[in-house]
Parts: sequence; structure tokens; C-alpha cells
Amino acid sequence: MTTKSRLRDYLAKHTGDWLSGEYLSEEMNVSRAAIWKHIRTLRDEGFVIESVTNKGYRLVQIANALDQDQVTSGLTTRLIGRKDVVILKQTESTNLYAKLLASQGAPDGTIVIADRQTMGKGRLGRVWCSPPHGGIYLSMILRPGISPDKAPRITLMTAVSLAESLLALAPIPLRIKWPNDIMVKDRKLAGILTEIAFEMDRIEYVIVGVGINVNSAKEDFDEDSRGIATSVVMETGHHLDRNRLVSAFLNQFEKDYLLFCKEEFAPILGRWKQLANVIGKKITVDALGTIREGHVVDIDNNGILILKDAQGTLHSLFSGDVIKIHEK
Ligand code: BT5
Repeated sequence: MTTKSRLRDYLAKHTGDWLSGEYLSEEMNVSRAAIWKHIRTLRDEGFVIESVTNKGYRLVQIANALDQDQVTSGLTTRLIGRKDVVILKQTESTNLYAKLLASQGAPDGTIVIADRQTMGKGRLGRVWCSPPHGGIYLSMILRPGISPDKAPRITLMTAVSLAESLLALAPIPLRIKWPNDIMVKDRKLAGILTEIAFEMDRIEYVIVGVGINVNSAKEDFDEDSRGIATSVVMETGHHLDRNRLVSAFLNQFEKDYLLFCKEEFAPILGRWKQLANVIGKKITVDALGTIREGHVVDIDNNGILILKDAQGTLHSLFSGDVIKIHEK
């Protein structure tokens, strides 16, 4: 057993206890500098270890690494994640990686997950802050035989599957914000980026990217997202096993995806409406640069938001950012 493993096990056995560097170096029979080096490596692997002068080190949280075996053993699916679940320590963007695999012919249901993204993508060229160890950055390759006009439904469906699988594991007062956010009050817990590759007038493949803040603490986010983001642990005070959440999400997603492929979208839309609770509310939307204010009349069958402005004119919004929900 390496010194690092011995140290890890020792700290884990004494989780929550302060252990001085001197004490640990005697127990492990190595120098204090070596202890410090191994503590740094363990932190890089995701262990949360506090250090305080005159007290020493204290393990707060054992790393929960993303693990292919754990994810696949939790799957009850027959398509999603069945052929391949690729887990990467780091990549630019799982959507980019998945696109590459898809262009090489990867099958429907292939999954790419990373522990960290160096250039995680949001919509419209925005950035998705993707700190290591605490988030799930996941992309699915889908090859649904649907016409392109049905594609916006995929984002709505993903939001429903994600919201419900989160709710099944953590009691969070979340809601869906049209079109692609999972929110807790004003803070964003997860986002979805759907990208489509066309071949003539049919869909060649769809990449659905999902970013979920699970065990990330406030200080893990960069300055730009710190004021906007929240995570499961920030909301509940409890860490959640990321592998379990990935499996739960993929299991739920497959159920919805199979319905969706059979054109049975109405029940999914119904659940979306319940989880979004926005119909009838007054909102302000930035629709690709045009600010519109009005009441939400409906989200139609294709995920298009129908807004009625003060003059009574109806607007069909395909995409945008809800800047404000006027809660009366
Ligand atoms: C999204 O964009 O919400 C889509 C995010 C999709 C991320 C996943 S991760 C796996 C896959 N691979 C990728 O490269 N991307 C996908 P949008 O609605 O444009 O929101 C982006 C905005 O959310 C940013 O401008 C920030 O304000 C905020 N933001 C950035 N990182 C965040 C985070 N980790 N948590 C909450 N908010 C964040």
C-alpha cells in the first residue's frame, strides 16, 4: 500500500478529527513534507481536507469519483448508456467530445461524462463553469428519427427527466425555467445545451449536454457564475453521490425518450408545465436581444413559449432568457 493510500485510509477512519502534521508523519513514518505533498494530491482527487495552523489536518469529505462501473451498475436502461459510457477526468467540453464520437458513428444512447471541463459551453457562446469533483458534465448522443421541427421538445423533455431524478434523490424546491434551466429560487442548479447536426432536411444526431452542480461549494465557482449558481450540497447541506444521480437521470431520461420517439409527448409536456409553474404568469424575456414583457399563455407542443403582451398581441418565442418572473 502506498503512503498516499495509507494516509487516505487513516484520514477516512478519523473523518472529522484534527490530526497534526507531526502526528501523521510519525504514524505514516514519513516526513512532514511528504504528508503535505500527499494531502495536496488527495485534495486534487476531490477529498476535502481542511488545514489549520496548530491543529493540523481534518478530512471533511471523502472524494466521490465518477466511476463507470458504478454508473452502469445503476442503470436499468436498454438503450441509453448501454453501448458506451465514456468517463473523462477532463475535457474541453463533453458536447464537443460527443460530437466527435457522433461524427465517427457512435450509436444512439452513447454517453460522455467529465469530472471537469476546461471550456464548458452554455448557449449562445456563453461559458458553463465546470469545476472538478463536484459537478456532472454529461452529454448524450441521440439519433431520434424525428423531423427537425420536433427538436426543441428534446430540451423540455431533458429538463423534466432531470428535475424529476433530482427530486427523487434530494428534497430541493426546484423548478424548471423555460427553456433550459433548473432553478432553486433565483439560482441556477443545472443547465441544458441541445445541439443538432442536420443532414439535408433530417436530423443526423442530437447532442444533449447537461451540467449539474452537485457537490460544488460556492467558492468552487468562478466569479462570473458564483452569484448565479447553486448546488445540491449548497441547498440541502448534504453531498449526493454523483454516480447515483447519473444513473437515476439516465434511467428516467430513457423512459421519456422512448415515449418521445413514439410521438407521445403530451404527458411529458404536462409534467413540464407542472414543474415550471409559469403559465399565466407575467414575465420579462430577452428573446435574442429583443426584450418582451407579457403573460405566458402557453408552452405549445413544440416547446414554443406563447406570450401575450399588454396590447394583447401574441408572440411565439423559440428561445430566449427569462429575465424576470413577476410574482404579482
Ligand atoms: C446553459 O446555458 O445553461 C447550458 C449549460 C450546459 C452545460 C453542459 S455541461 C455538459 C455539456 N458540455 C458543455 O460544454 N455544455 C454542456 P445558458 O442558458 O446559456 O447559461 C449559461 C449561463 O449560466 C452563464 O452565462 C452563467 O451566467 C451561468 N453559469 C455558468 N456556469 C454555471 C454553473 N456551473 N452553474 C450555474 N450557472 C452557471
